[in-house]
Amino acid sequence: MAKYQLLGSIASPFVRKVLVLVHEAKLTDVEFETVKASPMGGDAHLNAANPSGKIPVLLRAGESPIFDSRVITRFLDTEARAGFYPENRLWEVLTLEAAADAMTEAVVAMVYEHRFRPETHWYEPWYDGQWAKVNRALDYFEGLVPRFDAQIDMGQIALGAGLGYLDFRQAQFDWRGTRPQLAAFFDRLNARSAFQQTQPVG
Ligand SMILES: N[C@@H](CCC(=O)N[C@@H](CS)C(=O)NCC(=O)O)C(=O)O
Repeated sequence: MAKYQLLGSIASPFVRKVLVLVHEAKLTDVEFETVKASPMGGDAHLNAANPSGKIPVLLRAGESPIFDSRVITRFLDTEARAGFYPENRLWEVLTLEAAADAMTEAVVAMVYEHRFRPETHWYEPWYDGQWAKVNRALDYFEGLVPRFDAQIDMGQIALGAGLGYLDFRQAQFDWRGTRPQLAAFFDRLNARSAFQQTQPVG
């Protein structure tokens, strides 16, 4: 049995962040287990490990489960001394990861609005507000790309997972047109084996 069990779904961008890190850092002691997470009630064993019922969760033999994705990636990076949170630009990397996760959360919220609420309860101003968050974030990232380090870090991985999720769930949305630098960055990231091997499905 592997040292760690990662509970998740390959459709989740937050789980994908962890899986990309696992590939990039060549971690061999993380085993993947698919679980059902849902705001309407997910797997009991997931809810027992994480009271929020959200994925990902990392189970550790003999120790408490840890979540959410940022805690898990920081933990695995520290354990493996993998260097995806470089000390000399730690605050920039953490802020990029936070901004990427926030954009992803807005996309997930939109998906959930249409998946879990009856159409008669959809509230357009709220939905438009989520789109506004996504667009502001994309413009912010476009401005940041020239300052990205050539060495991939956890902020960049989180951004790649978020952009991948945007394409996966909102394929009709052309975010690339006015953001050429971000689009080129995403193409480079997507060509990496870790991203190729963790494409979202479902
Ligand atoms: N901040 C959390 C967000 C995780 C999250 O929202 N995961 C979604 C799947 S993409 C989930 O588990 N949703 C089920 C629910 O909201 O109950 C993290 O970074 O891990």
